Amino acid sequence: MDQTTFQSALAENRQTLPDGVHKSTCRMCHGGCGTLIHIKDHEVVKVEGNPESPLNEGRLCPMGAASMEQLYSPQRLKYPMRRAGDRGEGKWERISWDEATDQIAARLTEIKVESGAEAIAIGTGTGRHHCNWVPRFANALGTPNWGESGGAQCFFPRVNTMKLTYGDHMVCDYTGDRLPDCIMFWGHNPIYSSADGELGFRVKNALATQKPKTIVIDPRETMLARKADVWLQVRPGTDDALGLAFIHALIFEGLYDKAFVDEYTHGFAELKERVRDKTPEWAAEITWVPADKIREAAKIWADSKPGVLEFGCAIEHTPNSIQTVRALSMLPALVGNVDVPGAWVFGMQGHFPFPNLVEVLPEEQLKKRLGYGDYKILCSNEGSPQPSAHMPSVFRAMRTGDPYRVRAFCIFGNNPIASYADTKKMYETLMALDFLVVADLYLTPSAELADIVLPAASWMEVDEVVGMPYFSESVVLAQQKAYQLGECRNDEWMFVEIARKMGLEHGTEAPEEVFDQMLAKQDITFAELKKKGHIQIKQTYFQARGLGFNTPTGKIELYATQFEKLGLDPLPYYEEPPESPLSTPELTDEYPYVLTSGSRIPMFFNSEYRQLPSLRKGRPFPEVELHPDTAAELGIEQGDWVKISTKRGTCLQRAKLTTGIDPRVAHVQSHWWFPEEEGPHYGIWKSNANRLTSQDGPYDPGMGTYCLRGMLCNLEKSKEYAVQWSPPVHPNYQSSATEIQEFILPDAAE
Ligand SMILES: Nc1nc2c(c(=O)[nH]1)N[C@H]1C(S)=C(S)[C@@H](COP(=O)(O)OP(=O)(O)OC[C@H]3O[C@@H](n4cnc5c(=O)[nH]c(N)nc54)[C@H](O)[C@@H]3O)O[C@H]1N2
Ligand SMILES: Nc1nc2c(c(=O)[nH]1)N[C@H]1C(S)=C(S)[C@@H](COP(=O)(O)OP(=O)(O)OC[C@H]3O[C@@H](n4cnc5c(=O)[nH]c(N)nc54)[C@H](O)[C@@H]3O)O[C@H]1N2
Ligand code: SF4
Ligand SMILES: [Mo]
Repeated sequence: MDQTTFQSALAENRQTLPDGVHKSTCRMCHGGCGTLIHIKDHEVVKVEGNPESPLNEGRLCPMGAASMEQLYSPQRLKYPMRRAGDRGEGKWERISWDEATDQIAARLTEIKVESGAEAIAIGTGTGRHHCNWVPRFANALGTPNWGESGGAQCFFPRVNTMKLTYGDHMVCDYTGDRLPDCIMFWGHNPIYSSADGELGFRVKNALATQKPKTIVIDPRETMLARKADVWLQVRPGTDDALGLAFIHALIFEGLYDKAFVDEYTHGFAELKERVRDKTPEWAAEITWVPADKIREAAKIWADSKPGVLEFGCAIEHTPNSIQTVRALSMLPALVGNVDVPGAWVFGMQGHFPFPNLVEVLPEEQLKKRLGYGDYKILCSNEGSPQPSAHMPSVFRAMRTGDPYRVRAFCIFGNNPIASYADTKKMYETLMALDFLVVADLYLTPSAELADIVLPAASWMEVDEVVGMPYFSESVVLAQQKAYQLGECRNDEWMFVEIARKMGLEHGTEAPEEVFDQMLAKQDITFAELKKKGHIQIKQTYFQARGLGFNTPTGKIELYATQFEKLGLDPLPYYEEPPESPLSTPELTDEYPYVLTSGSRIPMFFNSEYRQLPSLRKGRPFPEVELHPDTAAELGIEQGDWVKISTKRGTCLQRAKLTTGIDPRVAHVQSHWWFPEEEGPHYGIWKSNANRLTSQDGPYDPGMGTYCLRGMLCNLEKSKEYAVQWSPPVHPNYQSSATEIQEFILPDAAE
């Protein structure tokens, strides 16, 4: 878009709050940082961290600092569009919102009448502002088939497992009178990944002030690993074995807290039997972590109390996700790090319940949920507080009609071709649909395949109640619409508009009404919250110790009775990843290296922000991390393009050589596409990590998780390159390069 067209698109439909400074909440990631939006002459002129916000105390990360670039990006979608050629041909015509929502309502009603509401799937990505509204819309529409690309893979294995083990979601306490004396970072790098778990700023504060002991379990030597008291360099995908050996060491070396275990846990004797032969020596063979290091870590964990376990999505990215989470989630209980200041404490989700309308989905529809009979912890109300469909099963139904044909897919904030496993299969899946709607900020490779594309609002253009239930000393913040670019609309408005036009019985209330329902328990209205910015809810301690845990036995269930009821093993076990040097040795001649993918970096949020210059400048290319010895053997030098191949496909990334990775392991960045390249594919085939992965299973028996970490690959120097890049320059954004440098420098390597 040229500059004049861009300026006139900005002027069109311009709506802003009055000149001045307005409180809001950054949502460039899962979110939560309080912000101040400065408006002058109807334009946003500055965004800064709100010093009064207890979560970030005035700070912003590089993505937050690039918020204005996102708001004013010339590549943003600014009006609804309808496909004007064949699907995926990249030809579009502009239409009005009325035409768009009329057509969507009519087509969805038609499909619902012809094939049942279950033939319509609703999709979203991870934790954006409207994530709770997606199941609300699906329930109102009567379809059980909604889901997100993280659903089975990310966070919910932890949330659901902790609920079934502890009775509720446990969070790390960095706000009590006592800060943790030990932090164990297991497959998690919150300094970069921030709000997936605690906010990175709080973790940094705790590290700086308390100087706790740290234990890091990671195949890569991250900044946290380099500074750790002990770093366990685990083979990707084998955290379950390491977890069992850790439990063994705590129990059989007499390190566990006997008094706490006797009083507050259920099933210790059974657990002890289960791990009797899972010695550190046994685990060393499997995980490549020396036995004495496992013992050393267990001793530090038991000796430095209170302590917290920060575990991340890396441990959820295998088909044994649930039992891995189960094993690790017992480590705080075994040493009594529960329900006291500076330990694991209860999250706050009960304080602002979202009306997700789960009760209006008829029982017979719920049973039609794809995955329902198979993955009970993901799909059933008994297994999950936010049950959803098993998306690989939904995609299979879209392609094959088995067990019934899913004909329509409405996506609100997801780039499935980039973020689900198997890029090629995802492309074929979307191409097989009768009707595809995509609401997004940009015309992504997935949006390019749609029948109708809807221009979504970015965070400064949205009113929302932001709850942070996954932090201790929780905060509820207002996000407020300060601006509107072009005809962009928030997803909440789209859901209500489509529901009204379809004549649905539920889900038609205006968003403001829903916000007030959410806040009712806190005795504040949304209008008041906007003025205040945020409210804080005091953390409670010693509650479960007094009243009992919210499980059938009233105790922390080391032996999970609810797992047993759902037909799952009540005790954790080890299972080798489906493709590995141990499970498929016959493949190691052709694919000799172990591959892991997706560790977060501070500049991008999953597949987002590669079009924002100040962020892209920090990471112009996708990078594969390799050990220098491995690279030397393969004739690869720093910065060379490397071809990474698996049984599924290949991708190209540039070599980043580091001694902080095992010579037998490679790590690729995930979610890459190149918005600067020609549409409709925008280079999605070249460098995306999911060209290497499979969505065909095996799956976790409770959660339906597939494997993203710990598979086999080959590496070779590539003659081709994926992209040659020079930073795009555009006058409509403020450079935030300085903030990025400040943020990155102290942490130099990730
Ligand atoms: N800046 C930024 N923040 C983000 C995101 C983003 O894209 N960018 N994404 C958000 C999302 S959706 C999520 S789920 C979180 C994820 O954030 P985290 O939970 O922190 O997960 P990752 O950064 O993917 O991986 C964490 C660490 O696990 C290591 N790792 C890789 N494989 C294995 C393994 O097999 N075992 C173990 N023990 N460790 C392994 C990696 O080397 C990495 O250092 O971040 C969220 N926050
Ligand atoms: N190989 C590999 N694959 C992975 C992972 C990995 O580690 N390795 N991680 C997995 C994990 S943990 C997750 S959670 C998923 C993440 O996957 P997703 O959360 O689906 O992430 P994206 O693919 O970035 O899709 C998000 C899209 O939503 C758009 N968007 C942003 N905000 C809004 C909004 O407010 N409204 C609307 N309508 N659109 C918006 C963005 O422009 C973007 O196109 O990826 C998974 N995929
Ligand atoms: S961590 Fe960064 S992107 Fe996330 S809410 Fe805070 S400033 Fe925004
Ligand atoms: Mo995620």
